[in-house]
Amino acid sequence: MLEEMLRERNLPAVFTGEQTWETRRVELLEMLCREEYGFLPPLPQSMQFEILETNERYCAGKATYQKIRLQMTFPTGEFAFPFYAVIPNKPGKHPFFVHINFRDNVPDRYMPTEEICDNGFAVFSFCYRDVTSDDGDFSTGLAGVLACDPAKDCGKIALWAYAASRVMDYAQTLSCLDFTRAAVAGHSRLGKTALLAGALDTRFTAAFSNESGCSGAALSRGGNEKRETVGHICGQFPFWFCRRYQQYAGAEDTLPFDQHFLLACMAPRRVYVASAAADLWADPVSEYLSCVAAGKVYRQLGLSGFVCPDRLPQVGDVFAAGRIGYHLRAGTHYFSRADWLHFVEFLKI
Ligand code: GTR
Repeated sequence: MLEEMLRERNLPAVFTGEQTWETRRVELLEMLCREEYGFLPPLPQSMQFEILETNERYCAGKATYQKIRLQMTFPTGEFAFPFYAVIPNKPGKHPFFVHINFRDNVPDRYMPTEEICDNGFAVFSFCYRDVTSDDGDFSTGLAGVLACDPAKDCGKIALWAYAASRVMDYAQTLSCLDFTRAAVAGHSRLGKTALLAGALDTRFTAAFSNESGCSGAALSRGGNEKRETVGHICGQFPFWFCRRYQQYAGAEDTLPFDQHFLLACMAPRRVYVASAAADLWADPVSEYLSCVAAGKVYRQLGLSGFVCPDRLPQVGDVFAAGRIGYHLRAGTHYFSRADWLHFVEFLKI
């Protein structure tokens, strides 16, 4: 059944096996950056981290909370943004998430820090707007300092992904973390961002996309009638992408890739896609089929990819046996505790 559904989507081939996967992966990333997100800026010349606040007795003394200022120096100037760290006080190496968040609250309705810590995980988070605004203004924030020109450089998603990697740079200065379980996570537009950050930065051993939908986990070819299309997203949020992506608005069939390429770029690392049944705009079926399609690459590499039955998902399904995980929960567009707890379970494996 799933094979037939995939055939109907008429997807371009990710990996024919003619080259090594390492070579093909570089080509795929090149294509995704060139045609969709734009290329990430070069590394800063230097970085500084300044601890602004510390609370060692956070969550009844179970964790340490810190607010940190990350400053980057570029040839064109300096840019700084704040981020937050919540690290369990228990001794040992903690697996962790870098969460690209909508807000700078800790905890936040999209980030249950206490539950995350109770599971033994650390979490680093930043508010995406502290990096660059969520609009067509490229003259302020990181975009301004880098003199980013959306006509030839990257869109905003790439800048947020870049910031997630800079937070990872900070994480690498700590000795209390387990870098074999180092994840990046986000919801919706920031789920798209988490997938791009994970695809490009192999220090992330897993990427978690929550209801990222169009231009995130969901296939762009076909889908339910209420879904967001490349046409919609290019009309409403052109600044998330590079200029070249516009040519595919209403012309999805001419894309040289589809979004399963982005998931596949995580291989052999792990990736997890979460959908919500009532979130038709993000198109759960197209997110699921994208996992099925990306799973084939893992299988070609001799790895367990997406392990699922030969049917569409039902509410409550969790498929977490392979390197690609998926769940479909009830309800609408939201980053819930249930989503986080499934993520935590997947990363524990
Ligand atoms: C919507 C957008 C989606 C998704 C969402 C969000 O308006 O069309 O692609 O990113 O916003 O980020 O909440």
